[in-house]
Amino acid sequence: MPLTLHFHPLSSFCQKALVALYENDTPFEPHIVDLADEASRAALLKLWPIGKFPVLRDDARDRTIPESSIIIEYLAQHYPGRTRLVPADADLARQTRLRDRFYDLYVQEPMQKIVGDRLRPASAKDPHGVEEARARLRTVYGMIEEDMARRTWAMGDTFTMADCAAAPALFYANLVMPFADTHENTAAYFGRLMERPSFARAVAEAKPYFPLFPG
Ligand SMILES: N[C@@H](CCC(=O)N[C@@H](CS)C(=O)NCC(=O)O)C(=O)O
Repeated sequence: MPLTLHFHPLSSFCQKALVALYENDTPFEPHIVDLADEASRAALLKLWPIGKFPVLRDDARDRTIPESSIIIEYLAQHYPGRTRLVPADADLARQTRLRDRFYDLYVQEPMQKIVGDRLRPASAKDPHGVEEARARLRTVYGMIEEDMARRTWAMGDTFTMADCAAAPALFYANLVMPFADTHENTAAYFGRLMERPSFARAVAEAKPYFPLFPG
């Protein structure tokens, strides 16, 4: 099996890569990284000195691929399957990348800011930064609500990389700033994502680690 994914099941960006792999039943070796373990962290840093996961290793092509979006692009190019994660049409591909960026930068990032602040010591909290993150989430919830009024998936009728990004982003954003009662279209889209077998599997595999999530 040439592919190894270095990841943690609780990590939202890792779930994004897992959804892409599960969508196409792409065979891979799962390698769980424990950042609290010095040897495990050192091994990740050796692969990708930035120290963030997921990281995909492809022994067949002798490639190390960091960054969830780049991993998905790589899978779409070299390990394509029934779900075309990046559309063949150049305009649609660009729009898919925009939505992927949107969910990473404007949903995942503020969500991570809020969660990260919960992990900080009391003396190092950043209430101003957290309020900015909440304001950003309020804005993007409004944008998603409008966008999803007439769509099944982020790009319309077909599931793409943008949905791989949206699923974990909305899952964790909903925990830190729930939208179910206020944003009907967003909640309906999130419901579809939760029922998508690829994401349902990623969530089920993360479940044993949920007690580690700072509530
Ligand atoms: N831009 C990166 C972000 C990856 C990321 O933030 N991963 C988090 C987990 S969700 C991580 O590695 N956190 C550990 C750390 O920053 O030390 C991607 O898309 O893969």
